[in-house]
Amino acid sequence: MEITELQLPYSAADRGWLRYEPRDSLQGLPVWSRIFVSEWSDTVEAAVRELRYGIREMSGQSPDIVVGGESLAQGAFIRCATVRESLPNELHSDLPLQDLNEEGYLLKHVADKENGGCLYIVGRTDKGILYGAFHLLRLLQMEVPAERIDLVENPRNPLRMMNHWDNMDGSIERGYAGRSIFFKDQRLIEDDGRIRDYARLMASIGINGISINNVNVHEAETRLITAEYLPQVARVAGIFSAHGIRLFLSINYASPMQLGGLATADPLDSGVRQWWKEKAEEIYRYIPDFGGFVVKADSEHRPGPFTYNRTHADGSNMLAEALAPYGGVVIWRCFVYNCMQDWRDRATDRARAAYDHFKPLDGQFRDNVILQIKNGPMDFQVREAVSPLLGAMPQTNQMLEFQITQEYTGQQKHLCYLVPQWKDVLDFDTYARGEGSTIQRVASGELYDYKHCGITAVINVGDDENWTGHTLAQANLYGYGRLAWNPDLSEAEITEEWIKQTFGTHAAVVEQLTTMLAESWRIYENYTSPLGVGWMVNPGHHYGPNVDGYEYSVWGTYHFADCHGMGVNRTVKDGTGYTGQYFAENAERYESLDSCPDELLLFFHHVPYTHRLHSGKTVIQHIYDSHFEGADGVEALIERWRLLEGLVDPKRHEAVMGRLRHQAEHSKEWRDIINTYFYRKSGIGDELKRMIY
Ligand code: GCV
Repeated sequence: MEITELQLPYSAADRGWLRYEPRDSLQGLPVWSRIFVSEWSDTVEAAVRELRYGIREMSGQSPDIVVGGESLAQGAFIRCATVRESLPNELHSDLPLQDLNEEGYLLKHVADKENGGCLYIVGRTDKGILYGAFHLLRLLQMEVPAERIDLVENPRNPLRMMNHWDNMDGSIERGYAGRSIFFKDQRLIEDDGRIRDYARLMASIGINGISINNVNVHEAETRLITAEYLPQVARVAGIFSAHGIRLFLSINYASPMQLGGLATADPLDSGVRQWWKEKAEEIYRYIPDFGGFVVKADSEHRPGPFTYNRTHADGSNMLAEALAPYGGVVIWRCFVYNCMQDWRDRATDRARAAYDHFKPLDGQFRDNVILQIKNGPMDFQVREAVSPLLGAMPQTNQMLEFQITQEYTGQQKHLCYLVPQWKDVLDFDTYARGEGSTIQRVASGELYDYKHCGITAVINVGDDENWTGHTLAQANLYGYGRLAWNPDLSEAEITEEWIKQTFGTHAAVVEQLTTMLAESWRIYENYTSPLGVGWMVNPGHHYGPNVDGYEYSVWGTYHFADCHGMGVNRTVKDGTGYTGQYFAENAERYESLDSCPDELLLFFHHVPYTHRLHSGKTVIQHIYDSHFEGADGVEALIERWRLLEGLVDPKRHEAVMGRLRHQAEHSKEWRDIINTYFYRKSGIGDELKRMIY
């Protein structure tokens, strides 16, 4: 079969980590002259196309693609196969091919006297071949010698998703990298180039599900599930499908009324149920591998089953019933709370809401409903406790939600590498079934044997040339995907992979960038809101400091600072009782001032400014010190980046430097506003007598 000449990359966008710059280790060597495949599919084509392109870019030599032929080549070759094919004994000897799951693969170098080294990429399905091809290219970009390649991989999480918050007018809710890559002027964008490159990037990190529209489904997006738009959506789904990705849509719970003219959206109404069944049938006619619905219901003014005195189980089960015949799932978000709270009401605690709403419903959901739960009980703050709902529902599928887009963490103008934060969450022990009941085991389904589960994240890409606004924010995108594939990967491993692929293998680049990324989350935390209390941002857009911005608002996000102290008392003893939602070990740890970790102190307790932390500092002195350290930390980031001038191409170097300079200025604004606010509230001076206004 003839394969069309390579058209990669499909768009003029930054290549991200799929750069494939020439590699010394591959120059001048006889590389693989042929790539053999037997079974052909769109996904195999995506894999071999990428392989040929990547190898050609890195080595200067372009392998031929041979379909269906015998792999009796002269010279080294790569063979892509599924386990159904007959394979050399070496591949069976020490590794059980039957252990590969639907997306798993084996990657192995087999020495061959006649032909030189041959590389086998063996998947159970073509998806495994695709992931294996990207893995091989990653190793080559990192200059790992081919003869050392010998590995087997299965993804740990069945669902590894991205959620877009894109609107059809092209805007992106909480987007900081330009406009939508999918939508413009209430239509889907017709030029597919960008979407194809996006699908390649996503496949390269193992993403297998993407919802393309905002969970806040407005009028135009409600119609995405109609014949007017489904053909366009199906086009995108086809591109995704070739890359192992199923497309999902966020839906409007009130669709039967808005689209179908029904008088109700009551989930127990037979007309409503029938309407959704017919809708599902219609969607699958256009998109046979459609993933399912993502639903934000009864949350922040979105419609939902509460209107009809029905529960979240009633609401989600009705949709799940409609999707079940086609293998679709309903991903039901648990971000449900009272967003019209009275700030004078000290008893209501937003952090409690998800658990209070959903825990009592455990066991009432269909097996194709998944509850999607944000990592923290509030809303993607730089630091907050882990949601106690995760792991608390043994009989209900759960999935973890992260936020890659930096809504509260510097909006991609500030450098804030979130992989360390996500590692903390994934490794958090819920004690749900005794020690070792970590969040990663909840999400992966190992703890409770869920039918559907995994990890999702609100993505940080837009149509900016570099995808993510801040070039270094690409590391968050990459890191999330790698953790979703394997939550046991260390921060160091992920960081090294990303840097070497994106900026090359020069030792100084790797060293400086590793440190910059590793320190950036702590630096950001230091100059923003202290000790886990969160918020303190400008209302609405959430950028920049405003200590009382949300203090007297309806959103349930308070710090309760007065002249004596600050923090939210969430104890069982005399607070909101939130600590009681955790399993005993964590409940006790957070309840007591003696054992509550410093970084979450103000999340769980209201204390005087003179309260002494485990670090030995008082709360007020910690606020001053951390804010000075944070702003100084940004200067140090600039110094490190400066060392890379000449080692990183000027375009990217200047762009990043520009963002770091802005961050430096802005961090001083944060520092001075926070320090001044608490100095004026507390009347307690800085022991080191630094400038506070
Ligand atoms: C899509 C936060 C954000 C909203 C977002 C919401 C959610 O409140 O500020 O923009 O809405 O979370 O996760 O649904």
